[in-house]
Amino acid sequence: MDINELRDLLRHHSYLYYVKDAPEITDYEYDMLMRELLKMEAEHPDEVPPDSPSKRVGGESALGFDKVVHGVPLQSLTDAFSYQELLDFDKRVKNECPDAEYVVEVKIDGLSVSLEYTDGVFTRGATRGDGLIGEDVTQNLKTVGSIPLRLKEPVTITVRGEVYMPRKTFYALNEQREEDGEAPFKNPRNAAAGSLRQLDSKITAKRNLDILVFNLQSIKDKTFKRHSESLDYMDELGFKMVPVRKLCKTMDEAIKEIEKIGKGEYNLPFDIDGAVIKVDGIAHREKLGTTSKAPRWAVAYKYPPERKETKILNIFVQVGRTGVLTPNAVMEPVFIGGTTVSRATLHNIDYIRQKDIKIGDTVVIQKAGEIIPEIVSVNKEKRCGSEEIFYMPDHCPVCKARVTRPEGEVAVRCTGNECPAQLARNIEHFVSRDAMDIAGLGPAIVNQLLDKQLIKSTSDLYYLKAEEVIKLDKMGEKSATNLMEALENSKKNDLSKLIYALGIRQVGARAGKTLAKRFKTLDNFMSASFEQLSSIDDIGPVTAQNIIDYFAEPQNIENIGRLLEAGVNTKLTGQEGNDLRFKDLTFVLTGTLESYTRDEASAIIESFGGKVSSSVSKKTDYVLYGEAAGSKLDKARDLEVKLLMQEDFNEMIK
Ligand code: 0OX
Repeated sequence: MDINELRDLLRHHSYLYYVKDAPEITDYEYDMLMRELLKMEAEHPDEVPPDSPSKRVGGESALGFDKVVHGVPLQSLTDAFSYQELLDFDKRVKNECPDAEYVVEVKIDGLSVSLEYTDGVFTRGATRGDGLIGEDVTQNLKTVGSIPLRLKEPVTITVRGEVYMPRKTFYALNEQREEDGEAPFKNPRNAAAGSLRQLDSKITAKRNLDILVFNLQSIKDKTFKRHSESLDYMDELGFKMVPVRKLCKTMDEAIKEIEKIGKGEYNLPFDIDGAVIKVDGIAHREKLGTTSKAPRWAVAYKYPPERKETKILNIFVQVGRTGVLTPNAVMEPVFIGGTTVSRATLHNIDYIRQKDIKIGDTVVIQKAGEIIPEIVSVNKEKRCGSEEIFYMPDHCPVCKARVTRPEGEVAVRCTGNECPAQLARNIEHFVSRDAMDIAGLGPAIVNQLLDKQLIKSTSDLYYLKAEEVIKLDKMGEKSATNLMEALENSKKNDLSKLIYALGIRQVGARAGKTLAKRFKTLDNFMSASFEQLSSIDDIGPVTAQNIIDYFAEPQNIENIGRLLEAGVNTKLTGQEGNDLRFKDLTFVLTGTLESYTRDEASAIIESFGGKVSSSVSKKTDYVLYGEAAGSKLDKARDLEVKLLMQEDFNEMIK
């Protein structure tokens, strides 16, 4: 069959599958045909037409990574949720191979990768992808210290392992992210995935990922009789091997091992999502064979999510960034899913009522792969009558202002204008990079400044004294000097940043720029009429009204007055400068950039005289893309628009 016939065949089966809902071949057969096509196309990559069925493959592929067709597929596992299912599996195995033995391994909750070595040298590493095609993440994997770059023997071998983030590293990373005002990762797995799929391997390097190897995919000039032997051999070659791998003669023995793992007796420093039971003999494996997706010689046992009972000691209310009040439970500390927890979110009052949760109740909590546990149910048998019904407060617990519950919403909001909780959020916004860009004011410092009443508004930041700052916790002399300097420098910011920093509802960084260009001075902007504002492109009537309302508030005017007094610049500085190297060039941005937000990148382009457009056309000069770029990138490729990665862009703006 030639390549075009193969494409037609794949199109035909794809049509039957997706359109007609009546496939005539199995998924596996389809995958095999696709693999064949990808192999053929890899020989002449320039001749692949844009409508080749292969263009659909790897829709999940992150941008910037080449595709890798796995020589031996990275198979998945069939799950078992009870010991009975394990016994059934055992029966099927023993039917064909009465003398089979098992290896029980922990199932590491990370990301599967393949590592290829030629003559003992690490040549390529790829993610699992869909098992047949993954992504080339060699550069990133090279930053994982436990992956040997050279083996102890010059063998040509491909192994499979799991890249993961140790629990301790995960907690430290999240702490840092919160400190820096970034969203924390939900669990170590997500953190590992996010770290491995970075386009900039310097970021991966900082994340301290680790690997554990558990399978021999292929090897040249060598064979093994047993999986366990191959594991020992990989160990000798220098790989970091899966730490729990026990040879068990019977399923009974295997189940005992599974129980031991489940009880946490190995004190593993990483999360697991089950145990894997594998037939050890290679000849047995061959006899048992493989279904379309998973081998018949292995099964993954999934532990039920761990549940524990604990007592709700109290319920307190937290005021979030938007003034929403969220009830949280304080519980007697319990050890669950590898960590000790004493808090659970109760979401809102409706949730509390639905589950009939009272203060003093004994509750069953469950932790399923996330940091914060969930309350499954109340153990009502343990009620003694002294439990208390919880009511949402009618005043904000922080500023005592009245709270409202807008009709049709479950959320209850604080209405206070000077609520310290909301003030904290305002300050965070004011100092953020796109706004006044004042480094060194993470939440820990901001909270101290608020607690000590050193600041009551954003303008107060400019009246801080070095002697006060230096006394704060976690603040050394050097950081205090840096902070004072950052504050001073921020006074020179362009008007556009100041407008954004004010935090007017719906006035984002882009609108800040538009408004600064249109009005040139803060004075002009403040006295603009609704008509003037709403006649500007990009400024709708709602935003225009928000601006009017903002300046109608005496408190805001007072704050602005103090900003002016402190010497904050209120004019369009034309910081955009005279370097017009991007004059007449149109850029389109897509995906998440590593070092800049989109607004920052746009500002840079515009400052060099370039234009930023939202859609790709033949007139586009460059598409600057980041991670998880979408259809704009495909379109740019079709139109042969020049593509820029972050690094290329950095070079251009040097
Ligand atoms: C793990 C893990 C994953 C090899 C053949 C089928 C599945 N996450 O720790 N997969 C496998 O086995 C593969 N073993 C493991 N230990």
